[in-house]
Amino acid sequence: MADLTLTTFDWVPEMPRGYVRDLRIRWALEEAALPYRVESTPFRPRSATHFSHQPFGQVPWLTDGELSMFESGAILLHLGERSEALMPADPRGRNEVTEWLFAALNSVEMASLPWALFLFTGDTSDTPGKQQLDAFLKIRLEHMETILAAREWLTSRFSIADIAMSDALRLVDRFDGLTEYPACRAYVARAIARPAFAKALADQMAHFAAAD
Ligand SMILES: N[C@@H](CCC(=O)N[C@@H](CS)C(=O)NCC(=O)O)C(=O)O
Repeated sequence: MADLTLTTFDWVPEMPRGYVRDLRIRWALEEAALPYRVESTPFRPRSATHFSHQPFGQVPWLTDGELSMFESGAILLHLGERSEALMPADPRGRNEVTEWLFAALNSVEMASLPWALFLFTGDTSDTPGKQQLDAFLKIRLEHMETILAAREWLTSRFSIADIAMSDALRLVDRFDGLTEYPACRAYVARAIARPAFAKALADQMAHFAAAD
């Protein structure tokens, strides 16, 4: 039996399907060809056991033998340490991947997620608050556009940093936020063309559909 167990919700509404963060972990596991099982935790109600694994009552979490971990970035790093398909073992390569993983989560997604959550509400008003969200994201995308115009992946080869970054940008693309950023769009297209992404996405969609 696999010693890696990924836990996600048993069901979520239509809107977030395909974007729930267990996808990042499935994707990494598929890239590395690591055997794993997927378990479900109820979307509602959230149990004490759930909070014991994920203190915010969110998903995903991963157990590796006796070890249980939450936060998709921390899980990606853990898997990166288990497989060179996800992160090089040499200190310089590992450092670059770690930098870009944090950049994806803490510089790009920090701007993209509030922007996307606002659009999720369906509010189309052009308020100062919305303008601020637009401007914050624009600055990040402009820098990413220059960076991605010059390289295939964030570091010398595909890594966990690309999983996090392309997934953050994929959500922006869902709301047509990359139309003025062709290099960012091409990067997302390259990432999601990978067979491991296709498998992860199909598995997540099937997982939630099975609970409908
Ligand atoms: N920073 C966390 C965020 C996890 C997160 O936002 N999970 C969402 C699903 S993608 C969730 O559980 N949402 C339900 C909730 O917040 O109650 C991570 O990257 O793992």
